[in-house]
Amino acid sequence: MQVAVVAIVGRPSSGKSTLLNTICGEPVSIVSKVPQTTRNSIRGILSRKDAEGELVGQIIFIDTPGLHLSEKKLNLKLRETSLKALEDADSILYLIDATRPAGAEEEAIQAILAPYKAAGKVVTAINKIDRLKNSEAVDKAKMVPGTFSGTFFEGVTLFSISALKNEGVAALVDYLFSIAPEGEALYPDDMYTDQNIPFRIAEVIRGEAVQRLHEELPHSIYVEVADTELKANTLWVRAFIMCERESQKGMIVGKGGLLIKTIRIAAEKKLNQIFDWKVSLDLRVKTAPNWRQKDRVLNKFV
Ligand SMILES: Nc1nc2c(ncn2[C@@H]2O[C@H](COP(=O)(O)OP(=O)(O)OP(=O)(O)O)[C@@H](O)[C@H]2O)c(=O)[nH]1
Ligand SMILES: [Mg+2]
Repeated sequence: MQVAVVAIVGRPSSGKSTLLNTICGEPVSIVSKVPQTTRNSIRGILSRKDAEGELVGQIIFIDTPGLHLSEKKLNLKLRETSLKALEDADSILYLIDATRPAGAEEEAIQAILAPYKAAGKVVTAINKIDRLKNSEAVDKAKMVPGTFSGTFFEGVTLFSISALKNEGVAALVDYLFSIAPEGEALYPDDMYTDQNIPFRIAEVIRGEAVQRLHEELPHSIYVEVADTELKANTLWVRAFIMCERESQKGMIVGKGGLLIKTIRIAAEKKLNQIFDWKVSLDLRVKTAPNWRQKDRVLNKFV
């Protein structure tokens, strides 16, 4: 059967996590309009069966942190994670945001991808075509300033998609299967992600928090699941939203505890959809001063 590991790379907010979720049909990776939401290599597994229900192919998609030009310690760590995913992949799906001019960040990514392109491993998709004004998606996307200025796209297979509206995605996935090498399935056919339960819970909480926080706060938090306990059909979870400064705590808790309550209820709702158990969260805010500078935290949680 056809089996491949496909790394999804691109600038922050190009829609990598959205695409992973659309392909897998499950909320595997958290999505937000805040750039640099994804902080880990997140695996989503797509198993393909024939009419008889026999497994005939499997693609393991790796969602990666958006490649961003910054020398900050957290960014360097995120970049390291993305570059490692490239090395381990059979194919690389390079996602371009059709709604934004290209610029230096896109050029830097194309430089990173050049050797993989030379090895025939890069497949490119222009995303967010639903935001373009007419359906001439590829031609329109060619007008995205700077995107096609260099020689990078000569000989590169190009797709246009909307990850959000699930347009063009099936053809892209068919193509990725068609170039996948022969191999044995790496995961059982009913498994769509390999994330462990505490990590998944922490990510869902972070996703709900990031959506409701502003400016630097989404980047200033991480979530730590301290304890889980399954009692009857309820999974009790004690988790902390960790922020950098005492002054941030109040902003996350909100007036009269309203914001943290909203985050908790939204996270519980999502978790109840993901898991078979009812999830009950005890969610608090703590400080971990300057955690973004600390290797111990970055290695454990990012
Ligand atoms: N209109 C439109 N919006 C999209 C599409 N795909 C993603 N988005 C939006 O773009 C924003 C970023 O999406 P993500 O999937 O989180 O992007 P990402 O590339 O994973 O971002 P990072 O993890 O930060 O690198 C979200 O607001 C998505 O809803 C699309 O096809 N069309
Ligand atoms: Mg992401």
